[in-house]
Amino acid sequence: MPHYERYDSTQIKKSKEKKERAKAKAGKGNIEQADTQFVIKKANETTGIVIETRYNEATILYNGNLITARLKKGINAVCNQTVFPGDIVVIGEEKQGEYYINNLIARKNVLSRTKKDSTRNSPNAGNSHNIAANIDMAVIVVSAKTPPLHPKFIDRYLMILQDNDIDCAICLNKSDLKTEEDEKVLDIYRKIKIPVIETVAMDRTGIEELKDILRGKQAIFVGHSGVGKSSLTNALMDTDEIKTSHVSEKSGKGRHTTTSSKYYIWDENSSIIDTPGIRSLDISNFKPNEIQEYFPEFEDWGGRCKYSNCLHYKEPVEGCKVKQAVKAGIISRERYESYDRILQDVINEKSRDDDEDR
Ligand SMILES: Nc1nc2c(ncn2[C@@H]2O[C@H](COP(=O)(O)OP(=O)(O)O)[C@@H](O)[C@H]2O)c(=O)[nH]1
Ligand SMILES: [Mg+2]
Ligand SMILES: [Zn+2]
Repeated sequence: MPHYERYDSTQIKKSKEKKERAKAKAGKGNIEQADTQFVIKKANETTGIVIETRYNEATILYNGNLITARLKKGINAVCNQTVFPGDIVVIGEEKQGEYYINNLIARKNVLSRTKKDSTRNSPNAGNSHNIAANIDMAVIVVSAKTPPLHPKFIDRYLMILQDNDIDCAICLNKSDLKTEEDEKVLDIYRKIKIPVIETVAMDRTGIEELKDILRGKQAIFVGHSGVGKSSLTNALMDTDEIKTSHVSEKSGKGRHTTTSSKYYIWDENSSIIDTPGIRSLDISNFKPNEIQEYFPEFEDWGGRCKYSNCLHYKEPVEGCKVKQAVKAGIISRERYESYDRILQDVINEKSRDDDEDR
């Protein structure tokens, strides 16, 4: 049995510093920058849940109705850079048919994407980094064949999600097109104890299983455009109303029809946030030596490298037990390659930041 079977990936050991960082980020959001009077309060009967946001207003589920609300007067901020689907907000008294968002309830967590990855269609491209708030579980949706399965992309997501203390699962959609190669990739994650579900959105294969792990949670679908996130949302909702995208035969990638994230309630206390294609996620917060904390299968080996601060990166293989374990086939090469690429990106990002500081 491979040694990493013993690890439970949901139990990532995180540095205290990192935990505090995630907490600070979740609690604050952009609210404090927007207005110091926009104080974080406790949930009560005047609260609603943010379904969808636009430049200057948001759709809120409030006392069982969908209402449109703006940020309270005096807050000089863009609505969809201030509140996000899944946020709980305090709604003020209705005035001449208008509703205002007066406050925001402290967030459990917030998921953000990288600065460079601004959605083309979004009016605040390049500015807003947050996607959704208060997420209990994120499902990384990948697909077989169109577009093909990429472990590197999954690993990046796992890192971000685990850093935000968000439980994750992987859903291989279009499993009707699954290859042996795909099966091998999925096995990597089954071994590190990430729940893996296989679905065919169109004929509802695997949908009940998906429902079982999502029930009672506020969940989010993340993943590339064209993998079937909206089709799966339709399957959960038992409708076909949500627009799905047409996958271009040339690129194998979907054309964006979902341009902003949207919150759907598919059962009692069970909701799903459908998101547009997210190409990459913000990893600029990570320090190079923290990356390995998200690769629990390295742990047994990493401690025995020649140098105690070994990054298992440019260090020669003779002194690096992790590299040796990869060579011996004990640690998955795909996972190591992901690690190597993520580390490279973090190091490059850091040196760019240093340049800007000067
Ligand atoms: N073969 C196959 N195609 C699917 C499946 N699910 C979705 N698709 C197709 O994949 C394309 C993209 O789906 P969509 O839900 O819009 O993806 P999204 O961009 O992730 O929301 C559409 O043409 C769907 O009809 C599936 O399970 N099997
Ligand atoms: Mg979509
Ligand atoms: Zn090493």
